[in-house]
Amino acid sequence: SKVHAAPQVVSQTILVKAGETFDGKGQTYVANPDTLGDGSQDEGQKPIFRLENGATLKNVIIGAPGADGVHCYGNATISNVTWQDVGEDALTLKAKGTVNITGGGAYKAYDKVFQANAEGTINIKNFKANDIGKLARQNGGTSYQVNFTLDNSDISDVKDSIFRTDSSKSTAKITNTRYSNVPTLFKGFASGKTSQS
Ligand code: DGU
Ligand code: CA
Ligand code: CA
Ligand code: CA
Repeated sequence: SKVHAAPQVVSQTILVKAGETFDGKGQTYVANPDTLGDGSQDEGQKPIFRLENGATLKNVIIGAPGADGVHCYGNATISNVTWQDVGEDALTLKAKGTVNITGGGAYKAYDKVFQANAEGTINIKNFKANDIGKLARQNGGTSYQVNFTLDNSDISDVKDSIFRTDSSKSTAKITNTRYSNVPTLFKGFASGKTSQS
């Protein structure tokens, strides 16, 4: 079965078209470092997957190098996707939309896991993360509104924070989540814009 197949080396970004679903069936995908990026902290790397509005990515393992992970242009559903060794970052919201991430996990992120470079919502549920800088970060210096939620997840060994923004409009809500070695839950949010229960 594909579950035990050798990693698929991706040399050209895989496009998931608007409204379509890419089911990796448990297969591992890695970047070709010569064409997409080496998974270092260098900016300008290319994603392994590019999702158009309304696309779904599911049952995928992203191995090393992870390059710039997954780029979402609008709404996206990310189900059971595991980043074994996050590259420059794991997933970026590139155009206004809601990204629902359910299941899976992210490991070994030197800096950010999820990056919001556009207004919208990032919902993270039933997720695991270990050895990361930040779970999610709104692009530094931006003032649009991003709403982050985290539910029923396990987060450990974080260097910076779970959610970070520079925008006074942005919100973050954490529910039913377990932490270990997490110094700060929220950084940069205006008062009254965060909650935890
Ligand atoms: O301001 O835009 O780190 O999408 C600098 C850059 C930087 C982004 C971001 C990303 O914030 O490149 O990976
Ligand atoms: Ca970056
Ligand atoms: Ca890494
Ligand atoms: Ca990036």
